[in-house]
Amino acid sequence: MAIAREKLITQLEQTTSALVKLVSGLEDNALDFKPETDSWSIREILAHLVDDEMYVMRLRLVRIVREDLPNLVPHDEKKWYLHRNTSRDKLEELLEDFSIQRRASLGIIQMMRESDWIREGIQPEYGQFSAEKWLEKWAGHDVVHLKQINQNLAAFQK
Ligand code: NI
Repeated sequence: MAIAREKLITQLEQTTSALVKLVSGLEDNALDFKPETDSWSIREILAHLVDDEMYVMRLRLVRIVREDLPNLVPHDEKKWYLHRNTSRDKLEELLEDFSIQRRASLGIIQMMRESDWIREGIQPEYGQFSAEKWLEKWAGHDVVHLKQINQNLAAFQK
């Protein structure tokens, strides 16, 4: 179990540099390109990663560690999208913010004890799950969006 966890943590550590490598130097037309009218642009994906890191991913982990079986509220992405704060939407700001937020998350993750990893929370969509399971979802979420950025770039370059 611990080896799998180490692997997931390493994965989380590598996401910032993977993002930098993928999007550095992109012009606005590439950043704002949408493969489909209802899909997210790369800029929006980056903003989603920053906001999720602060308000969903780390927040849920912290609540699982600090509260007894917390009720975790589902995250409404449509609502987030409609009301999202676009005040730090420049590429450098998004990358810097992600880097800072990810480091803050890793700071907490690296301090977790065995007794913390088995603590649980409840979320209506996923049911009851442990901090360890949440780490798995977190790393998987990074993978999904890195892939999505790659797909956007490929569609833009066509
Ligand atoms: Ni997402």
